Amino acid sequence: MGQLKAKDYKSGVKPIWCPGCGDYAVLNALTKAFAGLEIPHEEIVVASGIGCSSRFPAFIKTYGFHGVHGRPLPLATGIKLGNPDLTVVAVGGDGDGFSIGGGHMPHAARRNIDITYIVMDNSIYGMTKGQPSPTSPTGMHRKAAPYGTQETPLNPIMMALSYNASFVARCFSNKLKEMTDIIMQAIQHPGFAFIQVLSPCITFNDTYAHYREITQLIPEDHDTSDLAAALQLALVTDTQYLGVFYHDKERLGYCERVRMVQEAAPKMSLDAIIENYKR
Ligand SMILES: Cc1ncc(C[n+]2csc(CCOP(=O)(O)OP(=O)(O)O)c2C)c(N)n1
Ligand code: SF4
Ligand SMILES: [Mg+2]
Repeated sequence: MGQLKAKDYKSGVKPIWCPGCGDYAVLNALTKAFAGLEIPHEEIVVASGIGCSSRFPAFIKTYGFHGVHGRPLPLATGIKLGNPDLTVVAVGGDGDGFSIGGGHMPHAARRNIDITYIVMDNSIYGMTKGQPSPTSPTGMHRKAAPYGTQETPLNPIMMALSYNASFVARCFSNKLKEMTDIIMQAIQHPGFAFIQVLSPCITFNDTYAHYREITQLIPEDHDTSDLAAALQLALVTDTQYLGVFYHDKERLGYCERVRMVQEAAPKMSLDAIIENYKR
């Protein structure tokens, strides 16, 4: 060990993403993070939904599960509970995670299941050729919204904080070093770690210049244990802050809780359980 490089975690299957898609950088950051943490290939599972971003497992040399639309979190949760020794990463897009799959994040967060969830947020449905997504800005004109979108975009960091996720961060695909560092922190966090990556879709929603202009690192004096301070930063939308908003280092991860239940369960007789039901 110690000799692994990011390229050792690439499968050799050439990504079919458009040249310039932000998702390439996420692939580079995640493989760098695996190499940096020296995690053996066979101890990693990457689970995804459906979308351009969700093609991820094919390009990575670990176990993988390319699932169905909106379901990376249930898959990842089951995999982690089946074998808590694995490093489990769920990946997907903004449509996948916040539209059809939007009901799963609150429960992954409140369980504090020990997985990392990376949403490649391009504020568009890339794979289906450019329909507005839940994070598209109000007034965005596309073929499927000829008069412009009329909805207010979701704020994924606010959502994750209000669901009480124990690790919440935002990255920009143009900032590889920072993204790699944050992914490493997320993987090492024993609980649910949510990362929103601003990952432009160069074909249907090229936001590179916009994000270069409005992104800024979270001020160094931000206290990541302060939920109210994290919410204040998340509320700012004309600047998109990058970095770790919130990190609760105290809360037990779900796998540890399940282990405690497994330890306690044999001590409770079947008769006692039945009596409990009768009450
Ligand atoms: C149940 C179901 N509904 C709809 C679709 C069609 N579909 C495929 S990908 C996608 C959205 C992809 O957008 P996003 O998750 O943001 O990923 P991106 O392609 O932008 O990375 C949709 C609606 C599907 N595959 N399955
Ligand atoms: S359509 Fe957009 S999201 Fe899909 S691969 Fe191309 S640039 Fe990436
Ligand atoms: Mg998308």
